[in-house]
Amino acid sequence: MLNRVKNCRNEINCQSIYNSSGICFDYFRIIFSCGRTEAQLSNNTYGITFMNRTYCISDLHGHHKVFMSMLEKIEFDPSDKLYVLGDCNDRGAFAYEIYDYLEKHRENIFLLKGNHEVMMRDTLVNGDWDSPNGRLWKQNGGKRTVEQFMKHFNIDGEYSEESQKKFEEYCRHLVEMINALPEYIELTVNGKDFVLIHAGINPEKTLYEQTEEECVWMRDWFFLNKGLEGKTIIFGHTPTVNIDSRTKYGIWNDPVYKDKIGIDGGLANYEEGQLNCLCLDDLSVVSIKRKEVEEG
Ligand SMILES: [Mn+2]
Repeated sequence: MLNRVKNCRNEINCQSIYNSSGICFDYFRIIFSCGRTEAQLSNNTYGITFMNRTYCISDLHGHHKVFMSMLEKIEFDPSDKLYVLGDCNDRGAFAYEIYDYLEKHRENIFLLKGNHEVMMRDTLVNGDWDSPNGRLWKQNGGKRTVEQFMKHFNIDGEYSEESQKKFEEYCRHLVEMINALPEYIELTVNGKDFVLIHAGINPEKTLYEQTEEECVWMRDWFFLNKGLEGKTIIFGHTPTVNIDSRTKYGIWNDPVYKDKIGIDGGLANYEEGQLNCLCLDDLSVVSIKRKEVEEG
């Protein structure tokens, strides 16, 4: 028998459920401490059934609220894994909150490098907005992202040496964090081999010969060509509606080679855009439209 507990946000809720049905309290504590809001429970020995699912999302671009709504909607639990295929910053207003959340959940949420992370790193390294990298990031919304970060270190917007120091420390931390991110991840789920990557591959090279730039910036040349033998490539970066307008912001399955799946629902690019979450266990998709969650 399955009991579903929703929005188990506090210990009082957990305790009362424990008392009335005898379900192990300690497991609720795990869920609670990981910030999960939902769990599926059963009457097995441990009082809980973990689902062990593997999910992919991409191109959050500062839309923290949509991200949180997605975790709730898929009932993300501590046994699940989530791969975020890059580009958490720029455009939307809450990149700081997204990176903060990801760093607090490193045990089962994994970030890959996107071109926006790379632009940010290359600008923060030398702090020069007039360098080619700085100008590129500026064009792509970098200035606003830095302003968002500064808000967290300048209380009431007042400058102080201490807050400036904290901000600079944070920037150095971001650079280190981005340098440590993988450009792609290979994994097998349910006997199917996947490659997760932000933008795509140079189709003339093997996976292991790809440069960072190719992994985070590829477009048509990748998705119009054959990918990798025996593997399905999951990618973001190019909104699926730009690959084929008939996707209507949902996922794009390569109709020719059937070896790649685009998941960027244009969350940050289009009023009608959405966040798509692909479950690798059964290739099911859950989507949330930006306008369902955010106003304006
Ligand atoms: Mn991108």
